Amino acid sequence: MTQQEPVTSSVEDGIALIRIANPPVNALSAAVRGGLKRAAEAAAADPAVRAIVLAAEGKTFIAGADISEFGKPPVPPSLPETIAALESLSKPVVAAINGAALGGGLEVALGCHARVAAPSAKLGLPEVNLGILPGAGGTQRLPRLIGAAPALKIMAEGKPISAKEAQANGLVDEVAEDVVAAAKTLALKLAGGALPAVPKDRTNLGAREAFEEAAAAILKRNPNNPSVEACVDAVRAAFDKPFEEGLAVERAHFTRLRDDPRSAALRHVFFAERAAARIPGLPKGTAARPVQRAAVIGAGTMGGGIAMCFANAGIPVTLIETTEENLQRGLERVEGNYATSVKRGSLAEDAKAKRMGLIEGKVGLEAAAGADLVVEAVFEEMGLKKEIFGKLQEIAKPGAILATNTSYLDVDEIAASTSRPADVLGMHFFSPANVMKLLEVVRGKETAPDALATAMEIGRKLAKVPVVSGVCYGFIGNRMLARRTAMAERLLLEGALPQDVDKALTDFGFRMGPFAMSDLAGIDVSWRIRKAMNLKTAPVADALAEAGRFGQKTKRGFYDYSADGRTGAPDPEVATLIERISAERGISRRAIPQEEILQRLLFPMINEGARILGEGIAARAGDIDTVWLNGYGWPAWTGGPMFYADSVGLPKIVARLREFAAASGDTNLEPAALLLRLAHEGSSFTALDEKAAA
Ligand code: T1G
Repeated sequence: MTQQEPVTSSVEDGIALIRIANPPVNALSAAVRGGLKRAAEAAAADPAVRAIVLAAEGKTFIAGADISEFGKPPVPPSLPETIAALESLSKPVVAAINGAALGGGLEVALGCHARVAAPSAKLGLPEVNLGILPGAGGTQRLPRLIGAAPALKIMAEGKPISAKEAQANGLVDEVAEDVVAAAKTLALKLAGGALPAVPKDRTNLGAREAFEEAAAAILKRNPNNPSVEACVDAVRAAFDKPFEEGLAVERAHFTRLRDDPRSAALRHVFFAERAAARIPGLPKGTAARPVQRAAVIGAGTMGGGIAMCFANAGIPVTLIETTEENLQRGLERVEGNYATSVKRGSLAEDAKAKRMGLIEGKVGLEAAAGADLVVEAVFEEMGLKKEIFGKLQEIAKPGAILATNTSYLDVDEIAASTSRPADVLGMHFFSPANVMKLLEVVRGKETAPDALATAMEIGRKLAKVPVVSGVCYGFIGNRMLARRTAMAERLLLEGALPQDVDKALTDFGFRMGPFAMSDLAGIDVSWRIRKAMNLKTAPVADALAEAGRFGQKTKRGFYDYSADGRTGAPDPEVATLIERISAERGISRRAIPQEEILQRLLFPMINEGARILGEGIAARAGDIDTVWLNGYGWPAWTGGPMFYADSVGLPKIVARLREFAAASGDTNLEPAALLLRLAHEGSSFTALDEKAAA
């Protein structure tokens, strides 16, 4: 197969039409940059050319720099050079923005003399999501085109704006269905006149006070974010320095941030999330089954949240309960959640009505008959689940997917309770289901390939990040979490207090530590489960629950919430209770350094992750990272547990785990076989994934 030229050019009626075709998203690879620069030079030299239109093939205009080229030796021409070549032409260049113009893609458009965008186009500078800042003039040109404060908002938030918004703020000159035709007309109109390039002076920056005010608010909302800080500094340079010097400020920040390990981690996150969509062993071209209607069994907090996910995506859903009373309570909770969104201004009243209109409440399993996908979300009780799936085999349409939202239970055992195990899989949502992005799709041993493909596709339609997991107790996320939970309790008995354990994790970047989280979720929930299973694994949590300290809802748990009901203060009573339990068990308490706390919380999880990978429960280390980043608040700039493990160094983790195992006698803490092998070979989880992908 011969590689098609990614940039082609043709001249007609005095216009050079330069087209970029670099699927899938027209990223600005070295070949594209080279092609663009040559096409610009050719158009400049051709006397038949009066004006130039820059257009792109496919759904996207340009998705920005080619992220896979980061960290490799740079190949000329650089993007700033390429853009300078376009901007300095004495003939007008008009960008025909057919789809997303992101990052370097928008910066290319800013180097043109005018911009026409399709109504569906999105324009943005998402670089902060990759731990960098716009590096090809975006921080200098955008403020000079639309004003410093609005430009800062776009780059600091990293969220694209619509064509309509872009027209309103002056980023695009025109919105048109046929962007190429409109761009041609505009280009010819501009030919011969003075070219309307982005002004290089301060004319359009707006008031400095307005910028400083916006900057202060943005910095406050994004504490300790080096990318956002760099955006502010670079845009400020537009006020203080001439254009070229502003570019130099931007460049310096860009190279520094690009080479920072945090940016490498965020690039890993970008590719890992996308790789998770590829399912090993799924026959090529496996088509998803059509899903026109869904049903959710169980209108509790979880079931209601899942029903909201379908309604939010425009998919009609039947919410099923056993009694009218339970159903009404469930529907009221859903309505209440939407009402809160309306009150906060994030949902319009008519949108709320539309979504509620998509949710139909019914009593009795028979109501699942019309659904193409049934999600069971009842209590975590195997007997009950089997009974429901046994009935569903008769009720559900032939070919309907039968999904269980179980967090722990054996999906194969559930599947075996039906005559159609090929239709059965797990769809494990995370609480609150309408908010959390993670969806673990659990593949049973009998699950049909097209059933799996359907769950993954629906997951994406619900705006989730779906990750495939094999069957095991707790799947990927909760199985690893259990290691952390057990260790957190042990740390309390050995000398730490809840605030010490939580601080180790919040300093690392988690929003919340395990004890603050328990207080929020309710200590009684897991206490009841432990009691039912006769488990004695969490003596401190059990003692708190027995004392009626259930967490925030009783104003007391691991912390004291008596101040305002939500802010937890360390409680001396809890310290006394923990010390008493340590003493009863003959454990002499000691001060545990924060670094040790962190390692003892994270390394056993990584070890469990290695087991999960070794057993084939997860297909890639990157899938495990994706689970933790989207379902458990793992800080993105460390890349997720397995990427973080590579950055710590696997031999160090092996050595520490051996020490933890020896000190505690807990064989679970012995390093996993895969971890040992990779450490021994001097390899890494990243290298393992790369080898598997090749
Ligand atoms: N570079 C390389 N590959 C990219 C890419 C990029 N910029 N964008 C997407 N891909 C790959 C992606 O990995 C996937 O590959 C396939 O394209 C489809 O993507 C100097 C430095 C454009 C909205 O951050 O937001 O410019 O998995 O599944 O849902 O200042 O892709 O199929 O092998 O996401 O239709 C800034 C990133 C770069 C935009 C399309 N730009 N891309 O979404 O498809 S930094 C971005 C997106 C920069 C300059 C700086 C989305 C999309 P595979 P997809 P999609």
